[in-house]
Amino acid sequence: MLKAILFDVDGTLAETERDGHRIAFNQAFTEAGLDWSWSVEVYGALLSITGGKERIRHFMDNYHPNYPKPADDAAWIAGLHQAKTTHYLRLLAEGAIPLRPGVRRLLDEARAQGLRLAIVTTTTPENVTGLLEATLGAESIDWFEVIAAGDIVPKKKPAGDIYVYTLAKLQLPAEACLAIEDSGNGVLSALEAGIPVLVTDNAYTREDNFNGALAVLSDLGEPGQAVHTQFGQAPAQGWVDCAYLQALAAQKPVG
Ligand code: XBP
Ligand code: MG
Repeated sequence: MLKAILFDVDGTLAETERDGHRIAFNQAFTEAGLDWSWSVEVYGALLSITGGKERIRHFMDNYHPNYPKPADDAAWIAGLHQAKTTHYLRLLAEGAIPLRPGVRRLLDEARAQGLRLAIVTTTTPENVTGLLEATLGAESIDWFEVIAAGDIVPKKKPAGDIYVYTLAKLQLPAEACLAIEDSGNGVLSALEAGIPVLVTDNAYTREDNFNGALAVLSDLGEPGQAVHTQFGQAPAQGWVDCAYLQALAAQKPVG
């Protein structure tokens, strides 16, 4: 019996990466006097590294190995990342990032049916609340019993730590939950915690390995805007609702 829906944020609640995080990283680089600029393509490759600070470090090490690293490189990266967060929050507040199809509808339905809700993400807590405020209003922050985000666990996705943390907070077994993710790293993370996963993919994640996911859909859909089913059970009426999630969660994992 499904008791809780666990939502990933970036790429799942909203297409935050290309026109949000990427732009904010580039603005922080320019502000810091760096001539780094992440194109849409380069950023796609960098997305295999989860977490903004980890992504910056990976870029320095692999794309600019001769860049003279400051003595305290962790603090320097953290400062650069904080500047990026400021730019990202401004983009959110300006309304640059809408929710993906079906997200608001499914949240409303889940709340009406008494399903519990949580957020499970790699991004920072302020980025989560910034997105919720900008798209659903400040009151929506309280819809989520747990907001598990960023550095709250030492190992980010694809490690399962953030999902294990969320299960402990919710005091629910993995089988009572369903995760909604957009990326291969997100699927690995949820599965490591034993949680069944539904994928709604996007242009950046379409080629990811989603082995073990119960179904892979184009998005959550809306009445009159049917989803495309890449893998698994298709939603009977064309869009994802709580009855579909209950049916999915009752299936045995595959792959
Ligand atoms: C996706 C990520 C995030 C963002 C950047 O997280 O990897 O790191 O790209 O966010 P998820 P920060 O899909 O789990 O939400 O710069 O705040 O780390
Ligand atoms: Mg994601």
